[in-house]
Amino acid sequence: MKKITFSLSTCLSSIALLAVVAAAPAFGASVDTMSLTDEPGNWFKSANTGTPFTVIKPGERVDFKIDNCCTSTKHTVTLLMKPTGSGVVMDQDQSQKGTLSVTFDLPGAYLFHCKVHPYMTAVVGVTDAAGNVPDVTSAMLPFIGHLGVSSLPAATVLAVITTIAPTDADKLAKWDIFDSSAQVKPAISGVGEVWIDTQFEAVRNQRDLNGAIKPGTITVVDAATFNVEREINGKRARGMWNNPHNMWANFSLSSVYNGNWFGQWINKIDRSSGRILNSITVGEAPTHIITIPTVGPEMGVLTIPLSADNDMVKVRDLPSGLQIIDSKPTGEGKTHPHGHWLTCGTGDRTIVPNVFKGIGPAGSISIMDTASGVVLKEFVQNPNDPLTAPLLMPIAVGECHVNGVAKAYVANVVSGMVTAINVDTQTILGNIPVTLAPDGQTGLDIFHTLQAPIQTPVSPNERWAATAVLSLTNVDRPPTGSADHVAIIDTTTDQVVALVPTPAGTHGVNWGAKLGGGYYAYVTNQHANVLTIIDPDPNGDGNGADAAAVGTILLANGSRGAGATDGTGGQGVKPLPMTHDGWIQPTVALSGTGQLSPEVEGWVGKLTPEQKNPGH
Ligand SMILES: [Cu+2]
Repeated sequence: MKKITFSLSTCLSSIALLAVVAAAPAFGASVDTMSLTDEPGNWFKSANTGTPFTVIKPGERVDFKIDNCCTSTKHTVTLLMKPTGSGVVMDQDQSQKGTLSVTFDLPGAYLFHCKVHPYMTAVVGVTDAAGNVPDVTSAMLPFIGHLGVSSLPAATVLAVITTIAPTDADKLAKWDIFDSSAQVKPAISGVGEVWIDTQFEAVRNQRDLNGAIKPGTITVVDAATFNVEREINGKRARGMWNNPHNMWANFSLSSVYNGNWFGQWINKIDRSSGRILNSITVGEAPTHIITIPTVGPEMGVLTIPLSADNDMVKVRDLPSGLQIIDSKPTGEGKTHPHGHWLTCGTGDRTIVPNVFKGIGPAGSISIMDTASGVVLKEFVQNPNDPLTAPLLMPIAVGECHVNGVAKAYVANVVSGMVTAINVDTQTILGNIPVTLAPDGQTGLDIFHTLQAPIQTPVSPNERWAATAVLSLTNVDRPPTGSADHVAIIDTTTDQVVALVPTPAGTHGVNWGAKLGGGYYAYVTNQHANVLTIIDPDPNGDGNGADAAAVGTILLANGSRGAGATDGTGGQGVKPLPMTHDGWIQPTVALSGTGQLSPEVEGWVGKLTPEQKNPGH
């Protein structure tokens, strides 16, 4: 892990802008426009500075613009932090396009983000009479108190925020950009391939339907050798490619489906050649894709939440192309659903995190009937109920049966908790803290930790949930000695048994078969150019306390024009074969029928009996 200290920071290009002094306009006059963009590390781009950081005077106005110039989907502009005593408010109960204006009152630093894409961040500095932006205090941002100080210069805070990194120089300074010397291959091979959405990788002349350059590739790692075997870009997606985010495959593993989080599209990709076969519009900001494993008329149908809308879309993969067959709301009102999961084995229930439902971060978790789309139960955040109070921006779900009970784990961005749910009885079992403040304290919210739990899949053998914890800063902390980590939860006790340090921007996790038995957690890191491989139980004694990273695989492969972003942005990760109960058996059942390619037949042949039929 890169060691970052607070003294390091003043050379970053964005910091120099603290000295910028704007002309003196009338009260409330617009002095800058920040466009929300699809550009990694430059998600809010100031017209004055070209970065997500701008400096103005009290009484001046900044316009936030959401349109096709710079983004292909909808967003919110949400004020998260402001100087003590400021009366400024800015938030919306739904994602939108258009312009939102903020007139600033008191000197100090104001932090904004998007509730749909929580790592889109911006800072507006308002100067005092002497022309300086006052310090950020621990009253404004409790995180600072956990560093043992009561305030820090705004420039110092800005310098450690990894989500604000507009240039390659900023990314090299703040992110973990490794060379091949960092690579460690696990002693034991995996089986198959690992597909990674390297969402932030720049691709020369890769344009979306609006003609604007958009980032993102898919990097494919051969799990037998841990070599990068292919990189796929979206230049042949007919403009329907922008920040590729998460993937799933069909049962024969001939096709991979991909969603574009900053666009409105999904793609069907030929697995063996990497060719994009078909792309369609499904709606605003599609996130994850999961196929229905339930034997019946909808087996193999794709389910896709729209995070800048309210619906779960169903898409059938027909010989004539991808076709939308259904769309159902994922709860009451405006829901903004993100990373769902279907129940292991049967797939009859869909567990959906509804990220926010109004002003503020309060969200909900729905249990839907997969076939009908009916919401059977919606757990709505209630600050007075200890079980639902942590449902603040729930964003991703993992699910599997544990000792015969369908159990879901839901990561909540703002509370730092993973909510455990009994899907059968539709009850919340409890909430598990997974984040760390800079002094090592657990159980605190994002304002104390500047960390957010994201993907949290359950291992196919039911033993572990692995939660990716993304840090918004590069500030290391005990006991991991790292800014980011993966929390390993024992599913029988619902306790965290290990915290495994990981590179910057830990975001995605999914489980793949380990050769000879067991599973690896493949972990993506959006602010690094590597894939991390975690063994949850290296000595196989059933105790996960020894969970450890056993591999670090370089995803940068020298792509022309990618610069510092080569191999970065790792978010969705899909190991093939798909290992979970319900999804692996249909693939195994196709073995010997002529419907699997020789390569996939080879993978199936390497699976152990338990891996071919987990949980039985
Ligand atoms: Cu957004």
